[in-house]
Amino acid sequence: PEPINNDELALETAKPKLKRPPLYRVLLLNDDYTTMEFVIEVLQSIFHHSEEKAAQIMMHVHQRGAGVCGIYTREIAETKVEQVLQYSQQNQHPLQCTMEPDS
Ligand code: TYC
Repeated sequence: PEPINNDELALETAKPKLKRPPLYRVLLLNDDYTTMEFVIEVLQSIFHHSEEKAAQIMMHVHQRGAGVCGIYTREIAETKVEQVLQYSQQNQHPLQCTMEPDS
């Protein structure tokens, strides 16, 4: 049998790199103080939802305690979370936002 060195083995067994980055869900959390209007504004301005979709997501969060605003790669998700927290603080709302791996 032909001798085979480690480089040849690596080439034969290397998988083509199909780049599909891990995705993260950005979640909005309910609270008793943030106005529904402000949450809808956040969902429209930061997550680019229509007014109708924004109202639907807001009501889901209001009724269930949390809800998904969008699904993004890690750095985009981190930036969305920061933007929500900064904008909420600026406007004296306690609105909370977090991210989690998308399964
Ligand atoms: N519960 C808030 C109210 O009744 C509305 C609200 C919805 C707050 C969603 C936060 O993520 C939130 N004014």
